[in-house]
Amino acid sequence: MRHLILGDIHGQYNALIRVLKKADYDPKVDILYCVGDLTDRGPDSAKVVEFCINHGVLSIRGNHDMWFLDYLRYGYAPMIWLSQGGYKTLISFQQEAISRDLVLTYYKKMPYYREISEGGLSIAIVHGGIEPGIPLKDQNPEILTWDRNFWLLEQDPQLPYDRYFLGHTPLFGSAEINRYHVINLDTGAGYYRKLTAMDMISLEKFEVNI
Ligand SMILES: [Mn+2]
Repeated sequence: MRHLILGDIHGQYNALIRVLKKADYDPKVDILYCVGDLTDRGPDSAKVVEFCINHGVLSIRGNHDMWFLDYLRYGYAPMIWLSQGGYKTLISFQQEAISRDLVLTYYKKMPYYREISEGGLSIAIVHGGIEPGIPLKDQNPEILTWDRNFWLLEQDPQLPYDRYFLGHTPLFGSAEINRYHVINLDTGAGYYRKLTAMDMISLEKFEVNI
């Protein structure tokens, strides 16, 4: 059994299937996580969400997931979301027959962070970043979903985890790890660069070009 975690998928269903094949993903034994941002920018957001629901992907709520949840709940579709890939998500969901209730239930349950303990390691997962020294349960959701300073300024987390996974700040190459064991998995799938999956314990990395 492995704990595999995906970077920002952003509607890239084809790449999702290819990266999982590359990782030799076995749905019977492997557990899938994601750092969030399942939808927007890529062409197949509805297929990505359907896959995540069917495979019990344990995602984190990213800024794009917040926009989509607002849309699902209230029909709220602000220009900032539509212009950052949300429009493609609306088209994608028009083309696929997926239960809106299932999608809403899945999205409502998506947490702002996860803490897991596996392979003798304590691991934190967030989408954007954290404010150093503040316990995850007390972090501002805006920071957890939107912050880039934690990654870009290479801040010391000052929290008792062995390892951190996040996305949100797109890279131009492969996934990167900093001196505080913070791993950024957003390899720019939304910009048609790469999609990355990683074994959270061994740090074995799998990536495909979009
Ligand atoms: Mn993103």
